[in-house]
Amino acid sequence: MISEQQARFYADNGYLVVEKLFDAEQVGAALAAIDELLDPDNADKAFEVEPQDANTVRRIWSPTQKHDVFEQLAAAPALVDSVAKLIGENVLFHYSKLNMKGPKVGSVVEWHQDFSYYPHTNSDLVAVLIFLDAASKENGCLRVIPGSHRLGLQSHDVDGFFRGKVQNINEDVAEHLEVPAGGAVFLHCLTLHASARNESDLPRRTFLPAYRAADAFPIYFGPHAAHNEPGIKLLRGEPARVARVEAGVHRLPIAERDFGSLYEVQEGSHLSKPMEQMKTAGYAVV
Ligand SMILES: O=C(O)CCC(=O)C(=O)O
Repeated sequence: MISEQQARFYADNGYLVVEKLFDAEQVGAALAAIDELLDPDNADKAFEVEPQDANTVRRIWSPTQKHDVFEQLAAAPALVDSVAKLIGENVLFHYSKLNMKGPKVGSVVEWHQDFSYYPHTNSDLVAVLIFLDAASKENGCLRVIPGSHRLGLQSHDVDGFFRGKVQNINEDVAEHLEVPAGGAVFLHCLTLHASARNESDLPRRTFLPAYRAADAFPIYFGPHAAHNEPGIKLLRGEPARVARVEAGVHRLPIAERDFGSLYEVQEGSHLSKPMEQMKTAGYAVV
């Protein structure tokens, strides 16, 4: 479990690196589970490939719903204890994904705040990036702007429509978070973050379960919130009988056309992709 000092660091900076969360055996089991999910005989093809290389998967959707190993990791007491320390005792599992960041291709993730994709009544939402390979500058480790969770929700629009990215970031103040395999980054939903293309020969596979306080409710059922909600699960504490509301005005993620993923809306590739084609390709179009 994370210490008081670590919890204070998170409160001040909007992120926390934990160098050892899972051991080599747990990481090995997660990597073996990924191989099973990617097996060509596996009927569930709900993943997304790199635009430049159709043989390289960049995103596997909802791994907790597809493999026991990920369901168990997301509910592991060491992880949920730490999450509870950051967002309170009533912890809802929110959604999960695997970002695969393959060697020499792994897509850029542009600067953004997760909250822009799924605004809620309050901001006690945390995503945990669990690194299954060591993350370095070369393979596109996470970058964050410390303290940016205090800035409020920034515009993620381009030309009046949601494009899931913030422009004109001062990257001089960004931190690179290099983390060993089995380590994790706890990320506040308003912290500005990004990652570069993977320039190395090594993958940077990352499991991302995300959690929220039980009294945080989505305020807009656009593609992401609507996609997440069916999988939510109370892992700790009591279901909410009230919605806790932080005062403020939030931009809603209203895109020019529906999109399947963060990558697509940031790249703008959804703008030329008819919905039917996306559905046929197995994208989570809702
Ligand atoms: O995988 C990364 O480097 C960042 C992921 C991220 O920000 C996301 O998927 O929302």
